Amino acid sequence: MNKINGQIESTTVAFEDFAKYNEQVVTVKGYIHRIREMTGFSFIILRTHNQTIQCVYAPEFSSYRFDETITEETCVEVKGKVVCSKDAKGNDRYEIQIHDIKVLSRPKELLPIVVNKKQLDNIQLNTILDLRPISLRNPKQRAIFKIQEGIQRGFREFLSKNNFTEIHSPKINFAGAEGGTNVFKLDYFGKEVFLAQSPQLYKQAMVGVYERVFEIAPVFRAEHHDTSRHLNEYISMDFEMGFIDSFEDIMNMETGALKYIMNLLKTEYQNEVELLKIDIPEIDSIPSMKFMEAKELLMKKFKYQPTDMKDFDPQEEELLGKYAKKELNSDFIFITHYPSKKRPFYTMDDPNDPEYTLSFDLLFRGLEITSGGQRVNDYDTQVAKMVKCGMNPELFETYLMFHKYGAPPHGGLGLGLERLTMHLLGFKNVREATLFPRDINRVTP
Ligand code: AMO
Repeated sequence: MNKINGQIESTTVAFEDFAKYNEQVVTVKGYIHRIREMTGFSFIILRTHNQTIQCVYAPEFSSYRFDETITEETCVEVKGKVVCSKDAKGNDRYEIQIHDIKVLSRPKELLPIVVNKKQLDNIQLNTILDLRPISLRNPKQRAIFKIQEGIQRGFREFLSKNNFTEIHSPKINFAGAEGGTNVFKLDYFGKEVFLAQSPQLYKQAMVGVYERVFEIAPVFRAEHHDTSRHLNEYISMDFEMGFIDSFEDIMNMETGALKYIMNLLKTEYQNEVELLKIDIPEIDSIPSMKFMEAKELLMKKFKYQPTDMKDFDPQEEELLGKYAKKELNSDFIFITHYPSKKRPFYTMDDPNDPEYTLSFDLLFRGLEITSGGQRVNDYDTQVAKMVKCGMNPELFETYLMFHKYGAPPHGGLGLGLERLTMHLLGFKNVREATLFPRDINRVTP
C-alpha cells in the first residue's frame, strides 16, 4: 500500500540554485523547448514552469541514445551534471551535461507556430488568441500573466496586511449592480436572473460584517461594441471599507496598494520585468483634480471641445494622462466629483453640491483603470435615490437590509486587472493582457 505523506518536492531545480548544485547530478522535468544540433553534440533547451535551461547532449556522456523521434515539445525528465561554463554570464553560466533522458510524453503533432523564440514574431493577435493554450508557452507571453499574477498577489497581500477580509460573492445575481443595459440575462430554472456586473451589492453588505472586505473575481458586462479596452468578462479587483472619514480614504488605500504592487513586481518579478521591458511607474503620491476642472483644462489648454459634459471619452482620458505626466510628473491621476447623473445609484452625492458626487476614477497613462467613491449609507436617502434613478426599491429589499439595519459611512472601488496590466505593459489592446478573452466575437478557446 502507498502512503501519501504530503511532502512535495519541486520537479525542477530553480536556476538561482544552480550554483548550489554545481558539479552535482540533478534531475529536471520539463518540455524540450529547442534543439540545436552542433558537430558532435546538441544543445537541448529545456523549458520548465519558469525558466529555460541549457542542457548539452553528447553520446559520450549519455546512456540515452538521442534520435529524431525526440522533437520539440516532448516532455522529458533529464538527469545530468550541473556544470559551470566560464564564458557565459549570470544564469547562463550553468548548464546540464545530460547523463540520461526519460521520455514522459510525446506530442502527436508539431506546433502550428514557433513558440521557442523570445517573442512570437509576426503573428497576428487573433492567431495568438486562437492558439492561446500553446502560444502561452512562449516565454514572453508566459511572462505577461506572471506579471498579472504579481499584481493580484500584491493587491491581496497589501489589503490582507491592512485588515481586509477576502470574500467571494455570487456571480448569479437577482439584479444588475451597475444599472444600464449591459447585463447578461440567464434562464435560472424558468426565472430571469443576471450574471454579476460587479460584486457591488455584496461587498457593501459585507462591510456590515467585516468592516473591510476585498474580492478578486470575474465580472460580466454585455458590452455590444468591439473596442480595444472593453471585455465581456474581466477580472475585477474590488474593495470596500467602513467607518471612513471621507472618500479620500479610499483613494489613499488605493495609492498604498499600487505602491505595494509596483514594489513587489520590482523585487520579486525581475525576470519578467526585464523580459517584457516594463517601465514600472514610480508612485509617491497621486495628484487629483475635480471633474469640472479637468473639463475646463481640456477646453482651455488642449482646445478640446467635449461632446459629453457628464463623462470623458477615450481621447479626453488620453489628454489628461499626458497632462499628468508632463505637468505633474505622474503616471496616474485621480479625477474626482463626477456628475451625479452619470454615477450609479449607490454613489453618495456631494452634500455641498448635489449635482456632483463623492466619487472618483483613476487614470493610468491615460486610461481609466478604477472607479470608486463613497456610498449612500442612510436607508431613506438610498431608497429616494433609487426611485430618482427609475428603480424599484422593492426589488432590492435584500440589498437594502444593510442600510435598514445600520450601515456605517463607507466606500470602495473596482480596479480592472486587465486594463492595469495592459497599460503597465504598454499594450494597445486589452486582449493582449487577457488570458482567455471574451468579447463580442470570441468565446473560444
Ligand atoms: P466600473 O463599472 O467603472 O465600476 O468598473 C470598474 C473598473 O473595471 C474596469 N472595467 C472594464 N474592464 C474591461 N472591460 C470592461 N468592459 C470593463 N468595464 C469596466 C475598468 C473600470 O475602471 N462597482 C463599481 C466600482 C466601485 O465603485 O466599487 C464598478 O464596477 O478598469
